[in-house]
Amino acid sequence: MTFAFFSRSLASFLLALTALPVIAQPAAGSPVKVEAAWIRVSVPGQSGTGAFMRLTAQEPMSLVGLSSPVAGVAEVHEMKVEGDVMRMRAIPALALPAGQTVELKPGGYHLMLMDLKSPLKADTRVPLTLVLRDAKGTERRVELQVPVATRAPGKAGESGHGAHGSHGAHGSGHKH
Ligand SMILES: [Cu+2]
Repeated sequence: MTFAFFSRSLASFLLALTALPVIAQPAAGSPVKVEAAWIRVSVPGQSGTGAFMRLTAQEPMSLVGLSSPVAGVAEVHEMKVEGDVMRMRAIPALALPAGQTVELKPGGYHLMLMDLKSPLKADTRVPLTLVLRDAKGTERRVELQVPVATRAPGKAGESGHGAHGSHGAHGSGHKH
């Protein structure tokens, strides 16, 4: 009797275990879709680096901040031409219209990690928290593990080595 009872509860326990990964899916609650995220490697002595990704919000949102344990300061930046010089500066918020993909990329909007605690090495991952604000003013956080790389991830395949030839402009209307 005891054994029968035991094995039945064990069976339901195992059932619960197999069901768990489905319940624990974090994607469902995320207010924004994050694609092709990467952080540029930094060398010893370099104090800051950029993080890049594509963001698509489900509803109107603003990206109002970010944080990472590897950086003392983290900001949302934009690039602006002032005279002949391309400068970057912090902006308080970046609008993410519903259903519209906003690209953070080198030479455009990007996330800036500054006051780095140590060099960021290729093929590691860095925790990054995005702070978003929805139309009602409620703050939503998205936790990411962003791969560190020397360049943007290729469209085909995961391999970071291989196609070293095609580096630089990545399609959409980049003017020099
Ligand atoms: Cu910057």
